Amino acid sequence: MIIQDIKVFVTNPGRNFVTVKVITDEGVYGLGDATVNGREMAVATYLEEHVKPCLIGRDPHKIEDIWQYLYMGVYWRRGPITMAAIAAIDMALWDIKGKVAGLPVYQLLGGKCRDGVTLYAHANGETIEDTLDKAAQCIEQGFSAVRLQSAIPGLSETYGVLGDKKDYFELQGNRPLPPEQDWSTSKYFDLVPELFAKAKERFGNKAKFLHDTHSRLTPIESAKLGKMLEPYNLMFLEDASIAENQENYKLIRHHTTTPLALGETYNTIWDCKDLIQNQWIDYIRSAATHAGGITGMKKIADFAAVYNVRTAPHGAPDLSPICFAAHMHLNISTHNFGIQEFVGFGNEECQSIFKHDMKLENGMILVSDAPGLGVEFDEQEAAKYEYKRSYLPVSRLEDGTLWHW
Ligand code: KDG
Ligand code: MG
Repeated sequence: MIIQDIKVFVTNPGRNFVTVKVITDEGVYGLGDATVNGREMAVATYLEEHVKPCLIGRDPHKIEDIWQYLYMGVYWRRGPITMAAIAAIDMALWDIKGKVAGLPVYQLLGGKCRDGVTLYAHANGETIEDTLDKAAQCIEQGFSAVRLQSAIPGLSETYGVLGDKKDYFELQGNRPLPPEQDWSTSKYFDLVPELFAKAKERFGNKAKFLHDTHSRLTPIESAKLGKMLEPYNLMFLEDASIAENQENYKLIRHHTTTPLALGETYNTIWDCKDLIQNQWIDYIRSAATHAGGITGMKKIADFAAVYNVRTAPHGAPDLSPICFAAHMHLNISTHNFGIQEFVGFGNEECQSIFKHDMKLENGMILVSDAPGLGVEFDEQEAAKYEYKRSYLPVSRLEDGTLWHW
């Protein structure tokens, strides 16, 4: 069997997705997700121009060798664009291997470690009451863990919470230039402890709660937030600070027992090696699309297991259902899996393009038993929704200083 062709599709059913199809000479094909939010065309070009010509004629079963060929074999290693391109090819090759074997990918990864994949849902509100009402709905639907985010009083916009009460991620669907949002740590600190105090008061131990700071704090501010939230027993506090300098988390860790999670923008094990081996974090949030596919994620998860760090893969809507399916196969077969972020299966248009039989039951996903990853991609549907340039917002402090993502 050889790789005969590779096709790259960019489609926008409400937001942009980059999908890769690896086609073999025996008619079997595999699918992968290469979406990098706001940089979609860069990865599509990388795949077309720098990956496809090098893979035609190769044996698609040599997954590890092809991964190393695209990673180790290339002078320019790592980075989000390279690693998303590798990821998409890698997912597609696992998909092909599963289809040829007649087995779902999780069987090739060692088989099930659990019955289903536990999820955390999102509750995003304009006010604390609004957020808690949304959390109540999630708990009623059967979710045992919910992420709480609420608009910050006194700021014109809060990332993830729109003034017109549209859903959180629509913010990222149609912004041809990066919008600008302001940030104030003191205003944020006035809100967040109250949000979790009221959640605890209203729900007690009915669910676990989580929170994402989107890296807006300095390490010492993160340490302070972690301490302020200790009474409310969060499952984890996510992306408290940027960790380009991984030692930032040494400082945070030494001040608080609130569990810490990060890694959704990480591309390889090297981005989180110190965080993991020093046990400065509790959950690693890397995603198959951004961290080198199933092969890249396995390397990170196995290393993390040695240090009691669990996986909690990123599950935002800028990861396509192909990535979500890849996560399900990893989550069900990875012993040190912790929890999966979940924001639904996408809008109707998205569901008409990406078809699968994953089932949501009581806050858990029941993984598909179809051979391969278990996702189909409707090329004709996808062609109806053209690429639209769209960006995430930029943050500035109230005096205009550019601030962290
Ligand atoms: O592309 C950025 C989004 O994926 C991100 O803002 C979502 O932080 C996020 C999360 O935890 O889902
Ligand atoms: Mg996040």
